[in-house]
Amino acid sequence: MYTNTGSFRRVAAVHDISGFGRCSLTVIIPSLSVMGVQVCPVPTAVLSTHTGGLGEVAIRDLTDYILPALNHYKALDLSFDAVYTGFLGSQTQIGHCLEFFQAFPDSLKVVDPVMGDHGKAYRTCGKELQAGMAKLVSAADIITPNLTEACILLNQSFEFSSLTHSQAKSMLARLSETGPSKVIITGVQLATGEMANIGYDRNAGAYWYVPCDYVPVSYPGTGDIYASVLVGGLLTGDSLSIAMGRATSFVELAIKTTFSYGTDPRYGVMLESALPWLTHKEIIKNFEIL
Ligand code: PXL
Repeated sequence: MYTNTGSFRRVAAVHDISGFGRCSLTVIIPSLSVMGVQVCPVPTAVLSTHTGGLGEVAIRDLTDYILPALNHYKALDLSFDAVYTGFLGSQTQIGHCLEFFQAFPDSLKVVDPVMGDHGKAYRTCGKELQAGMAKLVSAADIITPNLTEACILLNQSFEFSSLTHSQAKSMLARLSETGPSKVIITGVQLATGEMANIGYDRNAGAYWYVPCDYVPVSYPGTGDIYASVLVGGLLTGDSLSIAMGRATSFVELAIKTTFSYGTDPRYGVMLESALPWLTHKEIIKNFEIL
């Protein structure tokens, strides 16, 4: 069969889909699509909303869907440029993600280890799940924890204080030692007073940071958007630092736009009005050497 896909890229996205609240697949699909990357969603669960304070969530678990979907894709002899995982609900789901990674060894393995924020693990993410996530991280090429998740993965207590450049580099290097050659930590307060997303590329031996403006509200789903734009950038020719700049610029634009309208933070960022920016090739935010 003739399948000329040119230089177009394809990602298997193993995430839940939350109907309302703009997170997980509802933001991952449009963000990657508008960057010209095809998304093949592998939904792990369907939820009426995210779990961040919108009351009783209607949920249907799809754990038993993941392997049959994988087997179908193998039978079709499909390939994926990346396999990208995020919020996961059980050890079993983590095991299925590992099987996805094993089935597509040439894919970029991206793990966004969604486990918590603001110094606390989500109540859906107990110790066992945290240990499972650490195992998935060790099989990844690139990970994108926030500072809380980075502390959980390193078994260290969450520091509210800022990080010096050498502390920041040490965290990145220690996470990389567990497996992934590229590590990003989002939402880090540096000792210089700047908020930043920081990154390390072990193969290049390079540490980077991209400063971002502080906005006094936090929105669910911004980690998913950040990781999606990062993956989209990496798959379409960006270096790690350029992809970090692109992802930081876009999330900042979405957050500032939303903040200016004063909408309920639980409803997420106004992705629809920010999305067209992703069609531009230039980036605004620049990266610095950490
Ligand atoms: O954005 C991460 C995420 C994904 N999926 C669900 C969530 C969250 C964060 O709260 O609740 C269901």
